[in-house]
Amino acid sequence: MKSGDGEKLKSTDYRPAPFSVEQVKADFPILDQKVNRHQLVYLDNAASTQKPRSVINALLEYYRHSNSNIHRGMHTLAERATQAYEGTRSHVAQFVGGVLDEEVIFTSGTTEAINLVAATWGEVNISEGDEIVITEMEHHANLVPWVMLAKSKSAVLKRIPITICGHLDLSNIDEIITKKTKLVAVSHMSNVLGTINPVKEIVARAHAVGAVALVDGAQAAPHMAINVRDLGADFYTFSAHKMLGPTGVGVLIGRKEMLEEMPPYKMGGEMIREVRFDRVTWNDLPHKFEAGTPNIADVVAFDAALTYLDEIGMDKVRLHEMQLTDYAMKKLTELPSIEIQGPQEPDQRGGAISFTDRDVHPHDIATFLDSKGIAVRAGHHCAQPLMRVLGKVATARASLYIYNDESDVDRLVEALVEMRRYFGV
Ligand code: 7TS
Repeated sequence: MKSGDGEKLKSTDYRPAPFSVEQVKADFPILDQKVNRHQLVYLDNAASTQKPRSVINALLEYYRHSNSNIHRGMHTLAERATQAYEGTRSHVAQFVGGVLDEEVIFTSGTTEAINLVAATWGEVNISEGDEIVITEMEHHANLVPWVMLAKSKSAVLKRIPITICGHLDLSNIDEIITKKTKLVAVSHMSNVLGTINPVKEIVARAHAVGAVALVDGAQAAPHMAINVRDLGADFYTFSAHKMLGPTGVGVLIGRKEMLEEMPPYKMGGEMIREVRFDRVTWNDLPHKFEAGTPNIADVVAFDAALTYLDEIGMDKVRLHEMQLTDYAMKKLTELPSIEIQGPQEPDQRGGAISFTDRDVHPHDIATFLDSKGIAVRAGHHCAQPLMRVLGKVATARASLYIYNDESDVDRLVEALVEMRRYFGV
C-alpha cells in the first residue's frame, strides 16, 4: 500500500474491477435484503458505510470473550481488552502511512477530533487579529468550530474559494494564507463535490508562513491510501464508520510535539498522572486526550475494518471507485435533466456524486429512489455555505464504495428515468 497511488492512476476504459466486487458484496450481510420490495442498492456511503461480517463478529467476540475496562485492570480480561484496544491504535498508525502510536488519539468521530483541536490548540494559540483559513467546501464539522473560535477570540476567518468546476481556486492563495495566518483547515476530499484537494501543496503553503495545518480526512481515509507524514499535515482526522468500522469511533492524528504542548480536552480518569486537591499533572500521550472509559468495543472492532481494507489494498479501492465513478458520471450525463456538481475528471475526485434534476426536488428524488430500494442522501450535506456558493438549496447525492458495481449505477440511472415519468416531467 503506497501513499498516493490512487491519485496517480488514470481512469481507463476498464473493467474488470481490480477485485471481485461480488465477493466483497457477499461479505456484507445487510446488503442481502429487499427494501420496499426491491433488492437494496446502498449509495449513501459518504454518510456512513456498511459493515462486513468480520467487523460485526469482532464486536460480538469482544463482548463474548474480552469485555473489560482497559489500562487499569490486573486480570486477564482487562489485559486482553487493553491489548486489543492498543492493537487498533498501532494498526491506525500504520494505516495512515506510519506515525507513532502515541500520535493516534481515539475520539468519537471526526467532529469530536476537530472540536478537540479547536478547544485545546485553538484556545491557546489563536488571539485577536490572527487569521484562520478554511475553504468554501468544508463540512460543518470543519467549519463551525472555527467560526466560533474566531468569534470568541476576535480572530478573522478567511476562505479559499472554489472554481466553477468545483476545484479550490488557489490563484490568490498568497493573499489568503499570509503571515497573519495561524491555522489552515481544509478537507482532503469534499463530501458534496467529491473533489480531492491538493492538500500537500496547501499544507506546504501554510507551513511556509508558520501556520499549522489541519486536514479533515473523513472522506479521504476510507477511499485512498493516506500518508499523513508525506502530506505534512499537523493534524489529520477521520471517522471509523465511514470506512467499514463501527459508529462512535474517530481518529485524531497529531504531531507528538504539538500534542504534548496542548492542554487536555476532557478532564477525569485516565488522563492524569497525579492528582492532588490543589494540583493535577497530565498523563503521557495518547492517554492525556482519552479521559474516562473510551468506546473500547468499537475501537477493537475497527481493527477488523482496517484489516478488511488492507486485504483489498487501498490502491485497489481507489482504482475501483475511480472507474465506477467514471462510469456513473458518464451514465448520469446521458440524462439531459440531470446536473452534476464537482469535477468531471475521475482522477481528481472521489465517488460522492451530488446532482440535481431540472424538474424534481432533491428530497423527492431521494424519496422516489427509496421506493425503488435505492438509498441516497438529499439535503445540504452539512455544508450550507457551499450550497449557497453553488446556488442550490439542496442536492441529491449518490456515493460509492467497494461493494458497489455497475449494476448499482444502472439501477440508479433507470430509477431516475422512471422518476421523471412518475412525476410527469
Ligand atoms: N468532515 C467531512 C468531510 C464529512 O463528510 C463528515 C461527515 C464529517 C467531517 C463529520 O464526520 P462525523 O463522523 O463526525 O459525523 N459527512 C457526512 C455526510 O456527508 N453525510 O452524512 C455525514
